[in-house]
Amino acid sequence: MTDSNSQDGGFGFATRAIHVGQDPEPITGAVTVPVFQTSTFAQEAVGKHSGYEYARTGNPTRTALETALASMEGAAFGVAFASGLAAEDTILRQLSPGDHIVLGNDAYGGTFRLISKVFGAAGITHSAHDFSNLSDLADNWPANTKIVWAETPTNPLLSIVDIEALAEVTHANGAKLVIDNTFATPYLQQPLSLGADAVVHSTTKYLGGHSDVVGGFVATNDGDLDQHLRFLQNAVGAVPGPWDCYLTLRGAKTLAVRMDRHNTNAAAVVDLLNSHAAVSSVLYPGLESHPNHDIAARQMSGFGGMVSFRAAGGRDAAMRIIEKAKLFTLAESLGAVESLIEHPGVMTHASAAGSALEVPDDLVRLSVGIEDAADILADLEQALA
Ligand code: P1T
Repeated sequence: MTDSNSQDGGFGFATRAIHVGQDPEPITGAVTVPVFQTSTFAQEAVGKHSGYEYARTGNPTRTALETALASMEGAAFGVAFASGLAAEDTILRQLSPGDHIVLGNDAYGGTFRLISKVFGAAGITHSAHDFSNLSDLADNWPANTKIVWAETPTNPLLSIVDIEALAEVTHANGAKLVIDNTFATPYLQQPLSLGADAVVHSTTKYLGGHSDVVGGFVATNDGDLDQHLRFLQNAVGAVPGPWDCYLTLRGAKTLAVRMDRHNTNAAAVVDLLNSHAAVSSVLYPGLESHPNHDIAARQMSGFGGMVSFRAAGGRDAAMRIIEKAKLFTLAESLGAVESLIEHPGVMTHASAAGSALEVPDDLVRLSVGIEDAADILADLEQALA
């Protein structure tokens, strides 16, 4: 059902986002995949059914979403979950006590909390590494590592990881590489084609794109992993409801046009911040001064809508800027049409305080939306003044 490759028809990304897995509904001809708001499906005879039995196990709206998103990631298989963290949890359930997770030294605070607190309590260890120095990681490879987990660009420091090189080190040591592609989206970066074993998304962000739904997704070309994830999706049950699948699919259809606009608006924001006295540094992979700009330019087709910066006046100045912003809404989350601003140290990354993943307290994170660039820039100007 989710083998999308056979349905790609050689189409381009935007076409696949709109059509793959989304044929008109066969009974009525409805052009949009309906919300199959049902918990169960009538069977013709015992064990004789349409392919759907019970909605935790499978639902046609969810199948459409899984098929479309898998196609967008260039994946053979895709499995949807109730949230990004539910997707992450399901991937990590492959591990057993004594196994080790190698994690980047910058990642979403909730991912760190899941790995350190939940899986840590179950006897699964982790260590945080600077993935910009892969020879150091290779020389000090932690015993029993089964999974290497990386975001790129990272949340919130916008660091870049060389996916191809990290896949090589990971596979040489017999582990699997998981890339969280939430910030880049499959429109800008396709980690499976660079050697990753699985891609995870918080579809709450760019894929959904409208701040109206929470969801998660895993894409892979590994049939065994797909089978295991599907088993757990049903056995554990962290599934998205049909309405959430519908909203996510509706959002995903316009990912390509939205990302083009996120890219250009973010570039304009970076120009403004880069020359502003209230800003001590700008963190954006599109900047030539970014330490891994060349890697980003090679593995991404655009640099995305996330921009972080450090306030020249320290923590208090960062707080003042955040409070003065008006068009930028003060809120957690990212990747939607409206611009958002937040303080990672106190908000999204509070759970990383005191760890190797702690973020600077003068850091401000922007999710640059797709409003008119002039309005976005005017709001930032007045907030920085
Ligand atoms: O929120 P949820 O859908 O469960 O996804 C978790 C998640 C996973 N990976 C990345 C890179 C993320 O950024 C997130 C969620 N992040 C935020 C809510 C945030 O504001 O950073």
